Amino acid sequence: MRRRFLLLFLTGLLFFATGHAQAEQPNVIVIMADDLGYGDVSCYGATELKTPHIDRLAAEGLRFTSGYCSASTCTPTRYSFLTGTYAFRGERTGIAPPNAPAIIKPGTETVASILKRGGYATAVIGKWHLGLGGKGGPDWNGSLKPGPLEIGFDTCFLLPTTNDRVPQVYVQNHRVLNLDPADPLWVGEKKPNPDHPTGLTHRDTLKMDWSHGHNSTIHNGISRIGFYTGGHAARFRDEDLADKWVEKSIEFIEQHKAEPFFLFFASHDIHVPRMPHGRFQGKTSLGFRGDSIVQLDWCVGELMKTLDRLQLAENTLVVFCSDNGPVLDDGYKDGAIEKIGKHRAAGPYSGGKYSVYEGGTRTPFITRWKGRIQPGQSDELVCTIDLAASLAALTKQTLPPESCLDSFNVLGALLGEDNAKGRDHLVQQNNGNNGTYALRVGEWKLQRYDKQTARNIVVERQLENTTVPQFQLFNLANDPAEKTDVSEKQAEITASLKKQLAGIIEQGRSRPGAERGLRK
Ligand code: NG6
Ligand code: CA
Repeated sequence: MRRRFLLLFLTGLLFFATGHAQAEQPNVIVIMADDLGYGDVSCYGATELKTPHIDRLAAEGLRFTSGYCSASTCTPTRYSFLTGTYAFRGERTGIAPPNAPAIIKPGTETVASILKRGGYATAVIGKWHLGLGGKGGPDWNGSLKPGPLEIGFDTCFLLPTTNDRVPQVYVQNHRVLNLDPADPLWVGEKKPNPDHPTGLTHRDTLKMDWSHGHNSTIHNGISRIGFYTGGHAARFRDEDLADKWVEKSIEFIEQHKAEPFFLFFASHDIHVPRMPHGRFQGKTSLGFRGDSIVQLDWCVGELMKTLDRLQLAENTLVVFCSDNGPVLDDGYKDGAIEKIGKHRAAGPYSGGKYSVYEGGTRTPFITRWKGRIQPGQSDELVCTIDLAASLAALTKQTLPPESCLDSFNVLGALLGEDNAKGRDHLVQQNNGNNGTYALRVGEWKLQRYDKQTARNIVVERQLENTTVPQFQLFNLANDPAEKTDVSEKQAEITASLKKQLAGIIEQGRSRPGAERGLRK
């Protein structure tokens, strides 16, 4: 007791001596959904299913109408979220194959390293899809290094790639969990032997058929991208992933309830193969895609319940977001297109996953910090890429100039403070570094296609490539669905946005305070 008084007294003294408030250290949980569109949850307008837990989060927090991820595919968004740098600046930042080496180099500043330095216990639980291991790729039977632990996470419990890619095993810290050395795990791009059963040779045995790609090694009745053998004791069932993420997250929260913690909860819902737990199957009229949304909502509810039970809700900033917009048929015949009915996965927007139309990157985005964030709606422009600089600001840390090159401190906007502004512009991209960009500045949106092709403009159809002009301009205020290209009519605005976008790409950074020329 006396020690506590002394501590309080000393803290008070420090406060007066420096004239500064202490750094705030709320726990931080970032819940990132996978392939969840703007219109996929009921608090963003969905009527064909209900997401009561996500809705509650929104009701108790801030619901953003201009909340974005930075890319319309998984790997680049996750790369930018963690590093605070646009993925088009990096190497190998496109959708990662099963044997991809670690994409983020050890020593890179990340959301996790920033918070770790700020005294947080840090964990990532769920889908990784940012590569593991050195140049040669993951050593599946050995030490999976580097990975999350080399860029600021104290601990990790992962699905190494994405579940439509091999292998179906968990990675705990540097190892495949439950791997029997007598049954080594092999992962490769070619059929390991002529008799190896695949989605092509054993199609009639599958419990869910594929529609394109996804016809290599079969596990749990589902054929995947890539081949693998062995590691049988380590393999999981698709149906159990969500339960496992929740179990491991509750464990982590309980262990660290007395100190500040950062949890990156990287859900695999609602990515393909959509195979929710039996208790969620058939819960919606939308097929397994809808049922997976309900499963995701359940996960959010379990995390909230845990915060309530441990009385942490008033001391925890929760951010809910998605890694890219929606897709219906992403390679499996799970009925998503046939059962869509009135549901509009991208809400009022065009495009979805793989696209730089708004549907590709504008997603549900909610912040909740009970007692601190005034519940409501915010139209400020914020992006997952801004969490690095914003959380650095929250924990009163200065970012080294050569790090987090495109992350803006929008902390005030994330917390809904009076008159606080979000970004004034945002670059969107689709995948890797292939010359497809968009730039939003206020109500204006420029699209740029160096290869002049665009994929999947209407999410309700199967993916297709369309030829498009190199530049298009849209006015989001009166044309949110980006239907009418006004680039010729608004030639001056088009020219100015083209110049601004080229400048951001060329300068190699856009964060105020990041010095130029330091990256090689
Ligand atoms: C594509 C896959 C798609 C999905 C995507 C990555 C095919 C035909 N398509 O190449 O199914 O896995 O990659 O999705 O194989 S993401 O959300 O992880 O970026
Ligand atoms: Ca995704």
